[in-house]
Amino acid sequence: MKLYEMAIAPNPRRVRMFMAEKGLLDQVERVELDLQKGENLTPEFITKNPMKKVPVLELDDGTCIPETMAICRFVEESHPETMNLMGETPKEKAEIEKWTRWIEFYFFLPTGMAFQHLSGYFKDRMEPNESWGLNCKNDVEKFFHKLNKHLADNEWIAANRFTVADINAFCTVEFARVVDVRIKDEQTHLQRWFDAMKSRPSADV
Ligand SMILES: N[C@@H](CCC(=O)N[C@@H](CS)C(=O)NCC(=O)O)C(=O)O
Repeated sequence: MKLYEMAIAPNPRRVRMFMAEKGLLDQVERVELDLQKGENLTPEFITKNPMKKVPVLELDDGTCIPETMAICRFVEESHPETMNLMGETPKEKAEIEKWTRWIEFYFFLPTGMAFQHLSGYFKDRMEPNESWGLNCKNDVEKFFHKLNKHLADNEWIAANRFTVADINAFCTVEFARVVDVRIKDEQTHLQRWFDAMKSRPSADV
């Protein structure tokens, strides 16, 4: 299997962390693309993912799976012998998916938008809008606050145990540094959870 990625990009990081937690990361050959140079915009890559984004997991039979959560789902279902990260029961699955969607829509996406609109990283392919970027950055700050409140009463984000929701939130908190949003001194619950996440070996892959 091949994983098309850019090592410093946050979505591929979510996949690497997920696979590392399952002990499967050494089963993939990693193919590095330079997104800023547009290596994801070539006709060859577009056949793998018409949305022109990484990560893409290419299976040995040539099947290409784009989308972080689709890849995680494929890996989870293909390896039921590994640690479950997406839920065992209908209730657990629903709770983890709820958090995953909240994190993607209200946390990851605004972080990505703030980054793109404030840094001009992709200004060759989009028109950055600073005021939209600042709006998104404000949403990111609000989500830090929400997470801190949630983690005051919960050790982990969902299902009372470590799951993919923690991976998604952790990668987003780390990504938010690029728009200068960091855990504040008073966000002690978020900091406690972040330290626990940071100490996992998968945080370094
Ligand atoms: N919804 C997609 C988003 C993927 C995505 O936005 N990837 C970024 C890197 S983190 C990318 O490839 N950007 C290249 C571009 O926008 O040109 C997923 O979850 O995998």
